Amino acid sequence: MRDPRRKKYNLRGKKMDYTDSSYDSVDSWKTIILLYNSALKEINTKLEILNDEFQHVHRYNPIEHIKSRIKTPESIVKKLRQRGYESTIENMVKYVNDIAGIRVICSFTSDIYNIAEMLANQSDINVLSIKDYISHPKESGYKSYHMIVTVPIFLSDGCVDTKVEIQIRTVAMDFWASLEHKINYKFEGEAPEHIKRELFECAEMVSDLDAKMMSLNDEIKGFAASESELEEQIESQKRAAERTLLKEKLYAEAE
Ligand code: 0O2
Repeated sequence: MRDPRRKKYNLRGKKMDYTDSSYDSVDSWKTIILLYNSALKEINTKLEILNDEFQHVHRYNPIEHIKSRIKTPESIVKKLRQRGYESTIENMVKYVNDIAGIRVICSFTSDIYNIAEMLANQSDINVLSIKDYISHPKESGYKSYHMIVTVPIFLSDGCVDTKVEIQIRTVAMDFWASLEHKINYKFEGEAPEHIKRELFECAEMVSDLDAKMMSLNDEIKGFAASESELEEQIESQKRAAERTLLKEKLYAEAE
């Protein structure tokens, strides 16, 4: 027999309706966390496939590593409060975009844009918003590429488009952001001016480092390409020489 509580989730049809205020909070919370966890799995798999394909086709991995997390209930409530919303499940789903968050750490800045474009082009991904803090860094110096997307999650009796925040950044940007986050946490957002200034200087160093690493990588790629072209030329000359030798041998035998 069908569990009568399921009706409360309102999952029938194309989209989930979060506006039903009659549902049981605990059950709804569990269902919602299940959805967000599933969405993280979906995006994670998509990223792993792209990385594997890149390795197969281009012989290199654009993704260094992936981290994912579900926001804690305390952080969700804090965010809602800061924005003046009541702590309800409906508000959380509507106004907190990063309940499911995934962080993609790439080697080079160009990889960030490639990954973002490849994800956005997938037919089941719906991009809700993009914040490019790489071309427009935050005042603090923070750099990262943020996308809020939805991905369809198919449950036993319906499909729910579920939101995920994807943060894509380089190893160096991630190093900076982790330290800055720790410092801000320690000083509760009120770090002394000289620390803020030094962090900003570090952010500039991170940008320089990323730019230098990328141009070095481009140079190496160019070198590798010309090396493989050279190898190909040598191989084809070798094959041509072998053919000529074979022909000469056949003529000699025929005479
Ligand atoms: P936590 O603990 O990392 O989850 P929106 O999500 O679009 O409704 P919001 O939250 O202003 O609005 O979005 P934004 O600016 O894209 O930032 C979201 C997340 O980016 C933050 O989540 C941080 O993870 C990260 N972030 C943004 N600015 C900074 C920054 O200056 N320094 C560092 N280290 N990280 C930053 P949370 O919820 O603030 O925190």
